[in-house]
Amino acid sequence: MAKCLVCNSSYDSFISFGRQPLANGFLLEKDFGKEYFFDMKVGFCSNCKMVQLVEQPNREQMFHENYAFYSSTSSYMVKHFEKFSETLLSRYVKSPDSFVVEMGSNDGIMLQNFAKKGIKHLGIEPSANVAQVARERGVNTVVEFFDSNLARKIVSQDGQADAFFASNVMCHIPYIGSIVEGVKILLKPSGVMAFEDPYLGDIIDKTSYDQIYDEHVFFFSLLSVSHVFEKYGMELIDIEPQITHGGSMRYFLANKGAYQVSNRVKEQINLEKEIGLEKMDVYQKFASNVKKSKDDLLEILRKIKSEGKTVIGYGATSKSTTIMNYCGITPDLIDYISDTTPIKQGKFSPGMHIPVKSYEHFVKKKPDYALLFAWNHKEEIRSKEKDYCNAKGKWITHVPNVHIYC
Ligand code: DWN
Ligand code: ZN
Repeated sequence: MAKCLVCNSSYDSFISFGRQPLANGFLLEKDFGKEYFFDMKVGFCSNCKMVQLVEQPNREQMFHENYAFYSSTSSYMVKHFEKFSETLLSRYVKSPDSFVVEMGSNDGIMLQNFAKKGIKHLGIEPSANVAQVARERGVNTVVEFFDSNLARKIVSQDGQADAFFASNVMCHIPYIGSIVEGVKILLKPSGVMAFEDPYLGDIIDKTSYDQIYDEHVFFFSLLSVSHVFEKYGMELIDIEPQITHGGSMRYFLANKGAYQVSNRVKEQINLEKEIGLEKMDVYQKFASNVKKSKDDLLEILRKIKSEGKTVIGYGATSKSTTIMNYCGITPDLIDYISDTTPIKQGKFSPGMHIPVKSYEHFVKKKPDYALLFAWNHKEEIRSKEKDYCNAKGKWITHVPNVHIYC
């Protein structure tokens, strides 16, 4: 039995993905023998309702000066964060003298919107290479991991903040309690925290098991998020479901009593109870759906290969690492993965060692089938890949079930 990272209760795992490498550990051939693997299992704590990884690699192994994911690789996400900044500016960051802080600010995709308006801001980003891109965009960034000590330091230098946000970051940090402690120190009494992450309800509903990889230690629901923040005198004041990353939830939190709580919070919690997110059964069913998804995907890939067709992967996502290593997708099933990120190109995928090639390679070769690893960007990719479809190229996806489409 494992111990819950939030409440220290004992809990059981409900699914195992076997030996997994670092999801963003794209590597050169000379480093094949030095790869790090861990046993990836997920469990559910019935006490605080948190779904979590049983084991996670150290943060420095995952986030460093060669971090492979740059947030601005999706033009849709650039627009998404522009809109998110407008939401915050219209609701909680109204004064021109406001101060906002973002944890895990990556290449500045969100904070650039505040920087452009001359609003005092600070990005906290542990991966130096992506932080450098943010600085080049005029975003003030420190290369650090956020914690309560850093919160105190920021307050002594810049004062307390009006808003603290984190997108696709909270679910990465196992010591979540001490993050909330830091947020309490950093925020003004009327300050608001806003964060968004892939939503557990969507992961279960779409069998999108590829959201599970080393970096994602938590899979949040309102039930579990409320529990974490309650302990620190904070409460959920509002939520907004998002379509990004295959279905995410945006959470707004504040000191208890500082704001009116939206009806949406209660309604969504009731819905979570209805679909059974507070009981083990739903996770056991998810585990059997995941196994079926794996079998179906392998069947399709083997059939296509037996017909002598070409198959490639589209988007060397973190998520693809879980799919390939869990399903055992070796280079005889997928020729290469196309990705627009220069730092990934010319390297090999973690664990299965499938070559990552440039997007231009995909355009030139036009494979018969492309397995859409970046399925969360499906609409953006569909509109930019009309030529591929016109040339009779087909897509394979595993979400919400394994199927082929054009
Ligand atoms: O939480 C996380 C999310 C926000 O981002 C991190 N832990 C890591 C990362 O996860 P991911 O790698 O699964 O994210 P994406 O956004 O699904 O990655 C898309 C990948 O596909 C990038 O490498 C860029 C590439 N891409 C492409 O080649 N062509 C993306 C698009 C939109 C394209 O058209
Ligand atoms: Zn717990």
